[in-house]
Amino acid sequence: MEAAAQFFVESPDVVYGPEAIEAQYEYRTTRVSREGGVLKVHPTSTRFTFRTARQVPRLGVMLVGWGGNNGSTLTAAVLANRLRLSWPTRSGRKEANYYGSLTQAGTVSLGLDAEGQEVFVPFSAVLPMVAPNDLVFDGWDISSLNLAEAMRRAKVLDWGLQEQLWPHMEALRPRPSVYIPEFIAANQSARADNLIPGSRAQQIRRDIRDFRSSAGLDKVIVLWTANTERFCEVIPGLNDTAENLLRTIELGLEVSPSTLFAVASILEGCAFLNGSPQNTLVPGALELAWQHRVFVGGDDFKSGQTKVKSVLVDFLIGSGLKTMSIVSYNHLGNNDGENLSAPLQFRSKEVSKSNVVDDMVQSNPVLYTPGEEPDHCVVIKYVPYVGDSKRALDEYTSELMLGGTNTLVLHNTCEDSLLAAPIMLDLALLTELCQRVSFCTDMDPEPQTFHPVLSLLSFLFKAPLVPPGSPVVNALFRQRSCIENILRACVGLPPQNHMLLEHKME
Ligand code: NAI
Ligand code: DG6
Repeated sequence: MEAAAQFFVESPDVVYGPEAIEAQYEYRTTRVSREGGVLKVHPTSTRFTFRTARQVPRLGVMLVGWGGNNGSTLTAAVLANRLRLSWPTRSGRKEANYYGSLTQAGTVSLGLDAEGQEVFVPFSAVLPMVAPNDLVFDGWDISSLNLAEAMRRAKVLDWGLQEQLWPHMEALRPRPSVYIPEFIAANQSARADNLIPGSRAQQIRRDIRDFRSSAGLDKVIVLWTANTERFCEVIPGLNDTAENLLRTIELGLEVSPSTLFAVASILEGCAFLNGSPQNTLVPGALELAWQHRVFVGGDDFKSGQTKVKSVLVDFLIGSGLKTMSIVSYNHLGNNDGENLSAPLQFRSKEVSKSNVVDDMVQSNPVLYTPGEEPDHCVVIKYVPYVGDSKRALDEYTSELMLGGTNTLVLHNTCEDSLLAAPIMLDLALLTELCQRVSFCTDMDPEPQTFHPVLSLLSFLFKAPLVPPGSPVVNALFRQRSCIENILRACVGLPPQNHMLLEHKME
C-alpha cells in the first residue's frame, strides 16, 4: 500500500480552488411510505455542493482532566511522535506511532487501479486535516501535579519513554478547576488541591481566551476527559433551556462541573466534546450550542469492550442469529476504576455501556418482537494491582436454528488509556475538519454547516448524541462508513459500496 499519498479527484464536479475544495455531489437515498400494509420505496436524489476550506488552522486542545491517565497519555503520545522518540523494552525497541487512531492509522479505498486492485490512502489524506504533531495542549485538573508527574502517576508508559518525555512534560501544569465533591466519588477528594476560587464559569472562559492568545491559536476545542460524574437531574426552570441554564449559573446555583465547562466553551465559540458518560449536555446546553452554532459531541469514548460489542452484536444479529444474553464484566485498577467503584458514578457508566445494542436489535423484527431485547448485564470492579491494564470478559449467547445455542466468550487485556488517547485525537481532528465544511443543496442554496450536535462523531462515542429525531447508530462499521462517505462526498466521490461489480462480470 502507498503511504500518505496525496491525491486529486479529476472531475468536472470537483474544483480545487486556492481557498477551498468545492464538490458537486448527488446524494441518492430512499424514502419509504406505508400504504395499506404495503411499503412503497421511493428512490430520491438531492444535489449538494460541499465546500471545504483548505487552510488548516493552528489548533489548541484543552483537556478537562488533563492530569489524568488519558490526558497525560495523549499529551505524551503527541510529544513522542513530534520528537520521533524510540525506547528500549524487553521485547525490543519501540517507536512512537498513532496506532488506534482512525484518521492517522486507518485507510480509505480510492478505487481500483489498472490491474483491478484497490488503492488505499490514509484517512487523513482525504481532506486537509490538522497534523496531530502540530496540536497544542493545555487544560485543567483538580489535581495540581505537572504533566510529567501525572504521567508517572498514571503508570501507562514504558519507563524509557517516560524518562525521555520528562523534561518536555515537566513545564506543563494544569490550570485550577471546578470541584463539586458530590458529582464524583468521595475517594477522589485527596487529589483535589488545584481549585478555582470565585466565579467558575467566568474563570474557565478567561482560561480559554488566555490559552488562545498566549499560544497564538486560531481555534480551541475543549474535551472533557475528567472523572465520570453522576447523572444530574434535568429540572424545568434550572437547566432545561439555555436561558434557564445561564441564569442558574449566574445565580451560583448547582450545575455539574462538566456542564459548566460545556457552557463556558460554547460561549467562547469552542466546540465541546464529552468523553465521559454523564449527561453533561443537558437540554439547556444543547439549546445554547444551537443558538451559538457551536459543535458539541458525546458521550463517553468508545474504546475497547464496547467497540467489540458494537461489532460483534452487529455481526450476530446481522447474520440472523438471535442474541439473547450479553454479559460484560471488566476490572481495572486505575483512578477511573476507583472513581467508578462508587455506585452513582458506576451507574452513569452502566447506562452508557448498556444502550449500545439497541439499534441492532430494533433493526431486526424477524428475530425480535416489539419490545423484546437481550438480557444485558454490565459489571465493573476496581482491582488496584492491575492499574491501567484493563481486563474485560464478555459472554454472548445467541439462539441458532432448531433450538441450538451459540455461546461466544471473549477475554481482552489492554492498557485502557492507550486505547482512549487516539480516540481523543480523532475527536479533535474530525471536529476541527467539520468546522471547515459547509454545504448547500439544490432545494436550499443558503450555505449551512453540520448540525451543532455533531453525530458524525458517533464512531468514537459509546452513547452517541444525535440531533433531535435522528436515529442513533451504534453499529461500528455503519458509523465508520458514515465518516468515510461524508469525507468522500466532500471531494465528489460516491459512497463506498463494496460491490466490486468490475470483478463480477464475465
Ligand atoms: P483519570 O481518573 O485518570 O483522570 C481523570 C482526571 O480528571 C483526574 O486527573 C482528576 O483529577 C481530574 N478531574 C476530576 N474532576 C475534575 C474536574 N471537575 N475538573 C478537572 N479535572 C478533574 O481517568 P482516565 O482514565 O483519564 O479517564 C477519564 C475519563 O474518560 C473517565 O470519565 C473515564 O470513564 C472516561 N473514559 C475512559 C476510557 C478509557 O479507555 N480510558 C474510555 C471511555 C471513557
Ligand atoms: C471500566 O469499564 C472503565 C471504563 O472507563 C472503561 O474502561 C471505558 O469506559 C472503556 O469502555 P469500553 O467498554 O469502551 O472498553
